[in-house]
Amino acid sequence: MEGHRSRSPNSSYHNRHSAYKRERDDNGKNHCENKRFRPNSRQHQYRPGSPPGQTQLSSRTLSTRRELYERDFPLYKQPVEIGCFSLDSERRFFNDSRQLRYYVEPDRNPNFDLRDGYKERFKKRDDGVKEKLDHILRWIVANKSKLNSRTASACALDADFVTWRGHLTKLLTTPYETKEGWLLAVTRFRGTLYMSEVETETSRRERENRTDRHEEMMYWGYKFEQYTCADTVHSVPDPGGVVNTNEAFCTVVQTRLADHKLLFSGEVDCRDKDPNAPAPPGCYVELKTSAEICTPKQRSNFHRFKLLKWWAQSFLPGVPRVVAGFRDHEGVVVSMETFQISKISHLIKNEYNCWKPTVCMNFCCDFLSFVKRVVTEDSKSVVYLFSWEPRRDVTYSVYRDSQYSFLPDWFVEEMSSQDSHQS
Ligand code: 0WD
Ligand code: CA
Repeated sequence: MEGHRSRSPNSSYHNRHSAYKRERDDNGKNHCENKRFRPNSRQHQYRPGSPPGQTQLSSRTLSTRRELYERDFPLYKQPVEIGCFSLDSERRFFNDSRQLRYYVEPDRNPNFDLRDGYKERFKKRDDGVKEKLDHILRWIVANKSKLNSRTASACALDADFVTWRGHLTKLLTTPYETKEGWLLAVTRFRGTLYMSEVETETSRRERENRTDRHEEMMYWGYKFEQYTCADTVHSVPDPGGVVNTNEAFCTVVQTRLADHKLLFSGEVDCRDKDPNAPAPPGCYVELKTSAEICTPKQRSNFHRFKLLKWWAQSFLPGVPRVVAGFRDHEGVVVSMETFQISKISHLIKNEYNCWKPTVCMNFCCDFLSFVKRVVTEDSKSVVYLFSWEPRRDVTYSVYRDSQYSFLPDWFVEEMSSQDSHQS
């Protein structure tokens, strides 16, 4: 994995460089309590490089400007898989790898028809159902006896942050994102910060108003998985079966970004079927489809936008390669290409003013530090809602017993019960 041996980042403080001090009017509504912190003129400001202890009190916003994050690559420990889980065709949770599939390499020019089965053999997950962190929390409860506690006395998790990989991907790409903002709800519970996405109004509107063409194109990615994945080591893909997007295999990994201990889960498409392949996550393969590249402009856009997202998503859990199927406008896969995650940063070096992995990782690191500073009240029902829109700073507001609370009672009770004590 690249960047491992680089120095840990200095925790320089960027607040005084923030271009925007104005808080955006996010669309929080119907909340019981909303303590919104407004940045004010008496805000303390610190120079980059002042001792960390002195940079704690001031900022109520965080800048996302790229140039503030161009420093050495932060320490990012090799992610370790500490478990996995599966969701079946009805979205039921299993504490095992039953949904893990095996990658079967297709021809170089496979001619897969990604439209096949869209009308007749497609069961789509209801994406109006918000599952929040529930599956991860279920995994934690099922494995709590295996999870080390931070101290002998408390039944705390050995993690500063628990979240989905996808949420971290959004943080990594934030300094380069120009279209979609995000909302992240954070609750501190027994010392651990749980971070769960809240759908923005814009994204809800887009979801509810997708065109038929867009709906169908969303199917193409799953259909590609069906053409390239087998259910067992010795079987072959079955393109005649049903595509059911309820089914998922998720890895649970532990790692550290500078001084942030992370525990997160991400969906994994398949693994290398060679029994001598590296241990997970080293054997995992991410599958993607993308429009075929015909012009230099298209190639440049692919490098600037798509490879950023692909890199961020797979770098986080330590998935080493992405297998891409390039398709035409009719949804026919015309060529295949494998991208090694560790080589993507070299591929993009010729693009003028392109994205940089170090900016992504340093922003994420500073955001997590910001969250640690801000989210001080340890309570299952208090949510600090972090909000970001392109060309703005990150801001936050606090909600008590609101619609944003996301830790389920069953989780809180399990984690509070006597038998969760570990030594
Ligand atoms: O309800 C929600 N808003 C969320 C659901 C937010 C975050 C995650 N999830 C669920 C997903 O349904 C999935 O089971 O968590 C699991 C994946 O989490 P992740 O790995 O952290 O998510 P991400 O990295 O964004 O996506 C990984 C894959 C996607 O692959 P591509 O190649 O398209 O990036 O998970 C799938 C998808 O295959 N996926 C989804 N599948 C169905 N519905 C969804 C979704 N809303 N989001 C991601
Ligand atoms: Ca995929």
